[in-house]
Amino acid sequence: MSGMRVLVLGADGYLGWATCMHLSAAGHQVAGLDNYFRRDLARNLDLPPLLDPPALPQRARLWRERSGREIPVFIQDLCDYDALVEVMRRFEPQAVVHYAEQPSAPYSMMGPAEARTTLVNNLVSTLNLVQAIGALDRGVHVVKLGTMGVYGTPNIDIEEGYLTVQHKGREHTFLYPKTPGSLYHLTKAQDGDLLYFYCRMWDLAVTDLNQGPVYGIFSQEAGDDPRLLPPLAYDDIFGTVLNRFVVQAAAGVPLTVYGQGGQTRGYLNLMDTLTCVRLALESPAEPGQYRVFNQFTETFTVMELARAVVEAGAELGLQVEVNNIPNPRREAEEHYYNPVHRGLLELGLQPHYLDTAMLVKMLRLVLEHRDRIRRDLMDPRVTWQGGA
Ligand code: USQ
Repeated sequence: MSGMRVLVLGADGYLGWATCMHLSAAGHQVAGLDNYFRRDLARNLDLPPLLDPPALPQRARLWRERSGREIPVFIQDLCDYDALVEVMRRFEPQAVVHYAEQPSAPYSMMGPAEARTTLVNNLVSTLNLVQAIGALDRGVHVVKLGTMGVYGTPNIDIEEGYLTVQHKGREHTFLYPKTPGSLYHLTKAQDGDLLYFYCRMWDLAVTDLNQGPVYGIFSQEAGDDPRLLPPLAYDDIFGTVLNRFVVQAAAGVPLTVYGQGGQTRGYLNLMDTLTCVRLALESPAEPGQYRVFNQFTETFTVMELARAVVEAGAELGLQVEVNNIPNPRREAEEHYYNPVHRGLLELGLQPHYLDTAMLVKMLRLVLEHRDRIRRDLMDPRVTWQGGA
């Protein structure tokens, strides 16, 4: 199916605008919605990203000049139900990509206000979306960005969304048990439960993409125009681990490996995120189906990522050091980890695996901005203890 009308919620974030451009380039009619919530959180905390893209209307203009394609943008709050309904009435999407959540685990653990912001924003935004679809058109396919972190690190294989359990001679298939490791991850478990509920009640069609940490900034659509690249956060709150390590390496700061560094997660390149979302849209879930894909391409320990960055740095003559610092989080540092990730490969995903060439390319770009890197944003300041 091509030429679908797709509304991307959270179009201003790390993945949002890249997704808008990717879907637009693939021939879909795309609109983006955002209220700069994530941008404002970082600004208020004085955590500027290294690459700081222009606002959405400017990026839409740049994209129009580059591609000849229009991406209308709506500056609206998804927590405002009436505003969302109005946007959906005007654009009449056939599918919605839902990225519009507070995405940071450390932010969600900072204190009572940040916990509340995370919980309210992530659950009310999802509920509003469900209710708007319920009111307007129950055939709209929802592709929601979930997280691999909802599963935690159980001592058995992680299946793709569901687990069949035998109990006293009978069998039933349940959603796979969730053991999230931060309040942020808990809200992603809860928004999944919300969507599953409405799939059963209202026959909504939902795909939940349980994604691992994403790395990278490059995409075919942005090409070499730096203004179309995503924001590159490297601070301790909004930066994800591999992006942080690349910036730390460029700044000559020892890589901040939390604890022993044996924490294993499923990672993927930003370009693969874009493909996964498009594949999910082009082969939609059925009415009543809550479909779950585990969205990552390979697993690494934190220490393996650090070694990969050391190696890439050496190619550029950088002597990158690795520092094992006390872990601010409560998480297993040595554990079994074997998640299934078949669904997206079956839909045609051809992964971009992590290699030195990509890390070197990213390091080169970051080195161009080295004078803007803030060294005070490297050490973790938020612990999981609370009650301070
Ligand atoms: N870590 C370090 N050093 C650092 C930063 C992180 O050792 O400087 C470790 C963390 O302790 C953790 C792992 O690296 O074990 C991943 O941390 P992260 O900050 O890259 O990722 P996380 O907090 O789990 O969250 C990120 C995104 C979130 C997404 C999630 C996917 O911020 O939006 O949902 O990755 S997942 O991790 O699979 O849940």
